[in-house]
Amino acid sequence: MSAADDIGRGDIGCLNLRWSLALLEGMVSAGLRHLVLSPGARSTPLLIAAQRLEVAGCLQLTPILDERSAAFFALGIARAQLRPVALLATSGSAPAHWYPAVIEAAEVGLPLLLLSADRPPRLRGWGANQTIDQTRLFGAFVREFLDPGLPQATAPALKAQRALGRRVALVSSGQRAGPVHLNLPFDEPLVPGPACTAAVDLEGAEPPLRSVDAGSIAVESVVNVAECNDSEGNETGFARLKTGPVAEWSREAEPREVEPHGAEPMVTRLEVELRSWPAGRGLILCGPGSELRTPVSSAPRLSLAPSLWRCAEALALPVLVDPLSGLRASAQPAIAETQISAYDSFLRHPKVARVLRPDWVLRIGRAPVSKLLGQWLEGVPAILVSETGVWSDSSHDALLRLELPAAAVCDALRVQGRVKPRPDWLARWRAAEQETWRLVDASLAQASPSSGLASSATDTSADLRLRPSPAVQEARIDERKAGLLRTLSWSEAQVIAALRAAIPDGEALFCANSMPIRQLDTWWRAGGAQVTLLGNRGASGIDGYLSTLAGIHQAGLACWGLVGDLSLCHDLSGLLLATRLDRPLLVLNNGGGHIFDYLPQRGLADFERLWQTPQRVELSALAALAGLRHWRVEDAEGLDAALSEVGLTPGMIECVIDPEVSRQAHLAFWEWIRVSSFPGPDISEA
Ligand SMILES: Cc1ncc(C[n+]2csc(CCOP(=O)(O)OP(=O)(O)O)c2C)c(N)n1
Repeated sequence: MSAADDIGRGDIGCLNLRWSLALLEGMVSAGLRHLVLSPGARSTPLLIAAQRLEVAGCLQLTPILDERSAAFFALGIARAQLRPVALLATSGSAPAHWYPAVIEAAEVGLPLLLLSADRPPRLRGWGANQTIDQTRLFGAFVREFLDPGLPQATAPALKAQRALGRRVALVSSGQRAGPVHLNLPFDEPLVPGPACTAAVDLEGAEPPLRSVDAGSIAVESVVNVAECNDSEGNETGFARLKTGPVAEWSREAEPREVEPHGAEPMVTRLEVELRSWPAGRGLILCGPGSELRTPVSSAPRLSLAPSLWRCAEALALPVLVDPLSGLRASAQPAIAETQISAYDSFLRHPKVARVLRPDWVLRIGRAPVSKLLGQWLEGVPAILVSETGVWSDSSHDALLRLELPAAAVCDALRVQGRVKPRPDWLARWRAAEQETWRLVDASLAQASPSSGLASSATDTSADLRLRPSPAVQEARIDERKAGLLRTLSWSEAQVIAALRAAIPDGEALFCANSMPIRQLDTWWRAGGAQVTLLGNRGASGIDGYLSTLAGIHQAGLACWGLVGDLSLCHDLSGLLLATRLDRPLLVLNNGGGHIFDYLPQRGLADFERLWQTPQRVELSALAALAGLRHWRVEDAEGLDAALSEVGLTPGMIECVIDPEVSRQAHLAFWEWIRVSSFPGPDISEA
């Protein structure tokens, strides 16, 4: 029976289902594999269709009550897998709760398909129940908004609906990846009648549409829906998916190495463009999102790393790697020569900051977490590279903008010969990098409780091997050092060092905004651990933390957590998803929002009540609510013990941090950097 027959029989419910199946089949044929739904009546046709596709092995469904949490959960899956994830909600205020996650997805370019069910257009504006104007609800935060109207029974209309599904999945994961909103009105009845024969029709699907653009994450995520079934026509994949990680089921889970840019014409074109490259000493800055791939991302997006490191090595260029650049991990010695991660510390040294100032900067990815770095680079001519068209130039210093894959630019720069290698320039950066990490290591070792020096700062100058410049008073250094040792005995530095040691290679850490991401920037040294560092840095919100973490886990990536106490409390409905976590969550509990302690607001009237807003919540009670074991630790030894007890299982480790001690530790560390002599090659003489 056809859709026209549905009308003939008056079975609008059946037509609704056919319409919904066509849409979702189109999406599945273009790479959709996961739909996150929140309960409601108006979305029933789409939900029944999704349910049928789940039975056919093509789609996995996750119900999440709170739409805000559902959207961050979907964002987490999309972030880890780099493939479209759909959200489904009923009419009224429900889809509005997606908003913060939609903003984040729009800012960082992650593929969310927003399916809001709606009442028929004739009811809009007439006071009908649960009926609001949902058109263009997300304004400029979606790549496309489409409203195909009420289901229609004609074959061309159903074909168009299937095409619409493919289109939005491809647009959401294309070169300008991001959220796409479909508003989908349905008339009642919403449930099909008993005679309805509408069924999943994968065989009847059009041949897979391939959509190719310069940097699309969808280029090869387009699959034939026939892949949903194995050769015997049995269900595959998603039945197993419920218990196993992505790598077990996804044919595309293995990140494929794509040879960097055999695209000769592009390199040739770039050679011409690059003739206007500025002269002098340069550096490469890799901000958040420079390398988007994760161990479970399915799309074979071109990898930046091989081209980047080859270029940096050949041209002796320092590469500053933001914690969220995807480029802090690497154990290869050749990479270590050019990889710089301690800039937020050593650029606080006035002379180092002066000597290392470049003549140009090649900016890849988004603005760095380090505010200091951003300010230091102000006025330096910049070459912006973004294949997705993002402008990352808040200081307005762009000289040249290349809307091209960064890997292609690196390849072209390397072969073009305009940038002359200056080993002395790179050596200066390496010296600053190494000296900073030497100071960090020495201070952490000296401050560890087992050294017996945490409470006594006397007689340690030999061990610390401080080399004061002649201009600096010895007494002043000792005073700073004493303060540092006292304060560094337990603060975020120890937590991050312990985490770095505990997380196995191949796993991930999702870090919350506010101070945790800044602490990570300061204390997580590049190289070594092969850990994927992730964060929601698009809008730098403290919202949706637990929900996103649960989504990353759902995507099959073993992911640890690091979060402040307010961020945790902000996503209380995310606690309902915490049973899905499979790795420890570390909470930096400093009793409120202590980022403000570093800002001019500190000390304003009623500062604690109105800015810091401590919640006075027992985290052990939250852990119990979430079904997580709980440890409360107050020193490095306690943390080590908790980490070894929790191992690779879920649990909440509450790290109690005294905010004032932490602030003093950081101020003392920065001051210590400021007064150290940094005696590396050329720095002392320059
Ligand atoms: C959704 C959202 N609301 C408010 C803010 C403003 N904000 C930034 S940091 C912060 C405090 C976060 O506190 P916590 O997570 O405990 O981390 P801490 O600053 O103590 O390290 C707030 C409220 C924000 N970034 N995002």
